[in-house]
Amino acid sequence: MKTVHDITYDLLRQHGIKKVFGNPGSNELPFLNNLPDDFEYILTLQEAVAVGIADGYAQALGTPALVNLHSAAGTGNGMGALANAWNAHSPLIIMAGQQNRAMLGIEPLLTNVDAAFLPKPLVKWSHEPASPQEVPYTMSRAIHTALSDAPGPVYLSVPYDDWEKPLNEDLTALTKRKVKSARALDNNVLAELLDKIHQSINPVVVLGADVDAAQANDYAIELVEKLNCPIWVAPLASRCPFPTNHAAFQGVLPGGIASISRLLDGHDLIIVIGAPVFRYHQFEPGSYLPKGADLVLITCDVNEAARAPIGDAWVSDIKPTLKQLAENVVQRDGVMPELTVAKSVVNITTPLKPETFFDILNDIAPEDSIFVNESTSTTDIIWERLTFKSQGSYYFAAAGGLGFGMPAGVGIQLAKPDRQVFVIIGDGSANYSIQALWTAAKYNIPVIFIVLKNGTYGALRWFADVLGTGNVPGLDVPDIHFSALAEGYGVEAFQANTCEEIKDALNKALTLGKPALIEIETWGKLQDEGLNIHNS
Ligand code: TZD
Ligand code: CA
Repeated sequence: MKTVHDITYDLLRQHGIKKVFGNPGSNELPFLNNLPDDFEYILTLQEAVAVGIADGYAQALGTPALVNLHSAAGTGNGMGALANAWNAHSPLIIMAGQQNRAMLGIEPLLTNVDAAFLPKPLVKWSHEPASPQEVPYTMSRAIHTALSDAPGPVYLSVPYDDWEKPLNEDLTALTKRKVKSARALDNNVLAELLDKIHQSINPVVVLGADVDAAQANDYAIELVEKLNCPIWVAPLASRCPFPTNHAAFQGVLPGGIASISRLLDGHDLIIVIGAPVFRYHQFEPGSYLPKGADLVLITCDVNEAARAPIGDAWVSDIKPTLKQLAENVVQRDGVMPELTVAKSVVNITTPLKPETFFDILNDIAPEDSIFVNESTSTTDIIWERLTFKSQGSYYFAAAGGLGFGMPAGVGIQLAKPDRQVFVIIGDGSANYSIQALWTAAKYNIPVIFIVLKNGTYGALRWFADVLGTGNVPGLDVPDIHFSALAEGYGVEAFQANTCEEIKDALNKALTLGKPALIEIETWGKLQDEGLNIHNS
């Protein structure tokens, strides 16, 4: 007779879920016991790494990824990474092991007390099955919930004694179910939206991460070319929805209300697709929109639609809707605006300016490389100097929670073995989930990690200027030896500080066929302020 364990693995298999990312504890051992041969367990040394790798993997493939965490403590360690997954609409199934049902009421060690409550509000659905028989139904519902509507993480807590229980029901029909979400706009609603677009004299398009997540980039190009209008990437975008070498591409909008208004001034219609309106960061009071402008939003997320402070919103799936728009919008006359942004010219300095490094990287990186960015003070420079041409070329922490870059890079490389993944990470950010290096080494996942060392939390120094808080402790992180840490985790490391050393290290790393870390001292806010990177 089949057990809960057998049927749950059948179900996972039917949905193409064959990897389990995790860190085990006693409550999880019965689920992991006799892992079927066609499944692979990817061991991570810390739960933030497990969730981060699964997030990268799920985002890169657009399929659900299963994470197995240890009770409340393991869930807690993964919560920062869950914030990023939640904001990225990443379809994660997080399953935590629970204590034995027979003892739950008296709260033995490693009980996940009020388990379903713990991960809220960072999950779409959270549940602990009331009986072992309910486990496969719960897993089935979790998978469908994570994937459909606006995708996002879900959470399950399963008592460990459930797995060996026999199940004499035939659940073949359950394991085969499909739930499809492919909403386009109905004709009336589409006509209303097209009307607004056709009446506009000077429209502008703003695209967000969900266009890339929906793999709708080609329809976005078609729409923009038909509208003959400029396109901006939405502020703090966690993915790149549009080729940055296209003539219509203007750059990434900043995260301030007044700045966005200023940059979009002159447009009478702002068409936002696949992004919240907007993800602001620094508080810059002002008017949400430039004078005379209207805004329309197309989003897969009803919460994004409801909470936008301005504009009408259409809730539908991004790919079919972009296709509809691209097909039905009338070709506008006029010439495509010329790409106006000229790259700044930067002198060779010691240490090197990040601009110089990104130019080298852009030259050497293979054509379809994937870049994961967690170098917070250089994000604008990265968008200026690196070229993102194809779908799935750029990733950034969607909630701004550090500790995303290294594990996400590992997960993305695992999902996309034919494309080279580079993780570009600051010397502050590299410490939050550095154990990802061990998983990269042990499973031979050939990510190239590049640590930019400016000795400080550069972005916070910038923010301290914005807020006028010039006297804050704890902003510097001098003297961390990342090559030694990498070698300690089994990853080959290079220290490179000049242009020649960097080219050499990149070329060597690209031929290794295994993960590598390159540590580079770079110019940052400390040098601008005349301070030294060491012992500041
Ligand atoms: N902790 C977590 C989990 N997420 C955060 N975003 C922060 C702290 C705050 N924080 C930022 O938002 S940026 C930043 C911190 C500490 C500095 C990162 O420094 P870095 O990069 O060295 O990685 P730069 O280029 O020097 O800014
Ligand atoms: Ca730094």
